[in-house]
Amino acid sequence: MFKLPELPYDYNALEPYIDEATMRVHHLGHHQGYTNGLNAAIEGTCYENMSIEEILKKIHVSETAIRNNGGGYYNHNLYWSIMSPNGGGEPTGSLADAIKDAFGSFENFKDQFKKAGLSRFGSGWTWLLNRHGKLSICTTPNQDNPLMRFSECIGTPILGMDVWEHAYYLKHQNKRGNYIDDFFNVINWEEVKRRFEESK
Ligand code: MN3
Repeated sequence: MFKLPELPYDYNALEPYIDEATMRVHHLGHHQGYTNGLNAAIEGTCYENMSIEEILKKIHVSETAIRNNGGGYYNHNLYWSIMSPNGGGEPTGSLADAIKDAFGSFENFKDQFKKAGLSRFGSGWTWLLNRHGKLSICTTPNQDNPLMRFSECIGTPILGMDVWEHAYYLKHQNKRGNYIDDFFNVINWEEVKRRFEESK
């Protein structure tokens, strides 16, 4: 059985960038829902004793309940972990070098990441991912994820930004760009770097 992970900070810790009401309904409502849906969908199947990463890598495109709820479970685990009340600023060390290699500069990366987030029509995610040591940006619809073999982009996600309206609507209403600007103030670059190192 998968469990809803506890947040590594208080619900109001990301204020003023991400508000407490959004964090509560996002974690206790949406993420709990994906967790319950995943557990129900894998019960009695070959996926029952696998890790969430294994499940996402193995599923077929037509396994909709596991695709949506398993993706939602994993994506939100990642999302909480790559934010922090002490976040923001710029990455350092190996990750800073890899971003410079791939995008020319951190500012270019930031521009491209924001544009990608704005360009995803409807609900989905924006990713920074590592594929064979090369970083790239992509977006996926719904709760799809670059670990899924049928995903629009394949690789190991090291940074994920939720661009579903439920991630920002209470505070930012329809202004997704303002949410993205605020998101950059809470990115936990140390955790993104750890995930980058682990993905090598
Ligand atoms: Mn969400």
